[in-house]
Amino acid sequence: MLKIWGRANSINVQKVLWCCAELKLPFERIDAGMKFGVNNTPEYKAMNPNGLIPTIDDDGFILWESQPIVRYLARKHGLGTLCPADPKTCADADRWMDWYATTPWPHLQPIFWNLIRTALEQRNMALVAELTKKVAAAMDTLDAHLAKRSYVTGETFTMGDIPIGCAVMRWLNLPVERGSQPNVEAYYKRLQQRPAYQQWANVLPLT
Ligand SMILES: N[C@@H](CCC(=O)N[C@@H](CS)C(=O)NCC(=O)O)C(=O)O
Repeated sequence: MLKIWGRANSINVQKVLWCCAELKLPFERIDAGMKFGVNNTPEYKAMNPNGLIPTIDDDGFILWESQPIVRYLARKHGLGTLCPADPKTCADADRWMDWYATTPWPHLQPIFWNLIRTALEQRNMALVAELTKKVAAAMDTLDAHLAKRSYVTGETFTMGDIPIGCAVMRWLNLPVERGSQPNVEAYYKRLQQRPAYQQWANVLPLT
């Protein structure tokens, strides 16, 4: 059975768990990271030299990096659904996965870290305010894109929605000045209709 190492409150692990649930793929999850440790052991680092989560073992095939893992599982088990069969739609899904990784997430990650994982007196609120503007600008771009479609590549849910869906959940539930992104909010509500998202990615409160 597919093995996944990683604590369930990590965004990068959530992408993989949500993807597996969409594909109705059985898996065994082993807690790793932060209070669970494991990720810094020599055994784990032999699989993933970065000492980060997630890592998967699919019948002896070891893979780390959450987005390649999502792409691999989607292509293997969801070609024509989660992984679009049409090369152009697939490139579009890939594009939005990379957009998540390069545009909102580098700014959203430190906001999340400050507000959720850092003691009140140690938070850098000036940084949070500055980065919130950058994430809001990215979310405005996404909002304009979603004005004309239900999901990032069109009317069908694909792997392209997985990282963005995880980021949108954090963005809309963090106590920050977001501005107005009604299409992003409608998208979040649409994702909440998916049992797999509710079970693995829309996990509140944020921890
Ligand atoms: N680019 C990597 C990043 C992995 C990463 O930064 N994982 C974090 C959790 S989200 C981690 O392992 N942190 C150390 C820990 O949890 O102990 C991916 O997408 O898989």
